[in-house]
Amino acid sequence: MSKRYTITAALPYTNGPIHIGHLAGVYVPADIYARYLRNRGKNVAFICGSDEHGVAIALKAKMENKTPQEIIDYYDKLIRDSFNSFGISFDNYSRTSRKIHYQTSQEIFKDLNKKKVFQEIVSEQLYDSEAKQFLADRYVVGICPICKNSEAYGDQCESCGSSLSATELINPQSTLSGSKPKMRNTKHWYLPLDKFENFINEWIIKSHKSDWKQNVYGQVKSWIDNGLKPRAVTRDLDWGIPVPIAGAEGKVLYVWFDAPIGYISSTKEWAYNNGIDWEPYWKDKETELIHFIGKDNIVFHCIIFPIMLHASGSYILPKNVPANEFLNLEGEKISTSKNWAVWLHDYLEEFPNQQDVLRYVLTSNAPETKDNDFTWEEFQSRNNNELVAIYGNFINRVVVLTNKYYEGIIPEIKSRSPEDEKIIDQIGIITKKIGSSIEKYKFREACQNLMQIARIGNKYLAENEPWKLIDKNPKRVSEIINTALQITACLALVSEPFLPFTYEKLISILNIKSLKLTWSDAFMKNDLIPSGHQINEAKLLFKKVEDIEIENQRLKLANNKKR
Ligand code: B3M
Ligand code: ZN
Repeated sequence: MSKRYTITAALPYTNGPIHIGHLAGVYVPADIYARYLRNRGKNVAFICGSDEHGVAIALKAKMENKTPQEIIDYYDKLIRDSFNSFGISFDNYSRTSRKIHYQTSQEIFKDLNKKKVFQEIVSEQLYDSEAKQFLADRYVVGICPICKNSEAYGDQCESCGSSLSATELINPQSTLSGSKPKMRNTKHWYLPLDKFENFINEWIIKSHKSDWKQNVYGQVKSWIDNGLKPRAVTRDLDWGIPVPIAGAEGKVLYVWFDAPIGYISSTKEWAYNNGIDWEPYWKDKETELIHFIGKDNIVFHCIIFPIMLHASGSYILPKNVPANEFLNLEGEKISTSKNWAVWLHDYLEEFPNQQDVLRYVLTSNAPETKDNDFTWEEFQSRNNNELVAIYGNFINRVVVLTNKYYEGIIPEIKSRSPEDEKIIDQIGIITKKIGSSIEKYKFREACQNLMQIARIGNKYLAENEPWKLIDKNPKRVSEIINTALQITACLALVSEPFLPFTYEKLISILNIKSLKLTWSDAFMKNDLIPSGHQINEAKLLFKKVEDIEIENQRLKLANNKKR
């Protein structure tokens, strides 16, 4: 394993709240990964922040008759609060509107310019003479030249994932005035991606076929197969970071130029605040850089940003980019504009203190290899049949019996029976598997094995029936309860990355904070809780979700859609 890890999660645009698709695709897997590595004693910087530039934000401001600043301040707070409440354990969550980010982005632009990486090209671009501005990115829609989707944007078609230039759109139309754009000359700075094809070929196509996810590798390959083109990294807009060179007055950096640099500036901010050096996190070969993103961001993280880093010279490249596919909702694509989504701040109001349930359901059904569907029915059944009936039930039985038979004190045993030894070994093996699944970004698999520990524990109790033996064979009962308690402690430890709130509760029920157990202890080489240790009373971990609650959620979705 590496010396240090820089883990990034896509910077959300501050033009709307966060929904379950974001959580499932990016933030929960990234958080599990970061928490796991910390559990293994690794040096981790888990980095994110708000993405506050770009046309998406300027447009939203226009639509709501507000300033972009008002929009980003509002959503930055909402998003920040959602991440906090769901236990997403960023080491730093910054904003691309901060000074440190302006400086860092402008420095990188100037450096690349000095190195003569850019091409300056004057060309005809789409211009809206009513709105008196050039049209790029989301200011223009039209037909995608590749897949013929009629709602493609000036920089990307969300339907086929192609990255586009505004001038490639068929029948372009201004989203500002609805008018048909005219052509007008303007100068821009282009990153000549085509000149770096070889670099991407050597670095990804030839060497990451087996260790990168197929969906990610496949997308990059098809980009390369189709041939890369120079791409403008400046814009004629009034919202963004000014291009810091003479002759570029009034122009700003393209949002996808500055946004990924946000990872670097957020790392700097964190390092300054903690009195450490940021550079090893981005420049030392012994650092693993991992980007967690959704599939629509693959090209930016696997081609464009790496080319910027490579051309700068001193930066490391990502070790992996485990992008996920999309999560649908009740069979339909999640859509902010159609209000077809489950918003995190709404969920919290309706299912207070049940963050772990959503984390669990989204991980069990994560869109890791293909698009997946979230349904309220599945939410209910995973909660009721797995978290309540298996996990919660197991812990509850062990804790209640320990309190009932031994006043909460772990019973002493002389030795463990071979049958009990076997169970303990089995649990140790599963713990190892959970770790290696996480290291391979297979969070669904890891989550299944987490539940498997509870399942084995439950089965162990059901088969051994200590409640029937307590009068006849108290010695056997103490063996059973002691063994079950070891499993309970192990389950607590490996739950931390997945169910951080439940973990805290378990640590307090089992009263094991002072034991300072780590993930390696969960391999079960030794007893986790010593006999004589006092535990606390049982507490409710999960509660049943009733049919009516699910019905209400479905109705709510249907009503939102009608509006
Ligand atoms: N804000 C796009 C998105 O939210 C963008 C990600 C930036 S990561 C550097 O899908
Ligand atoms: Zn398309």
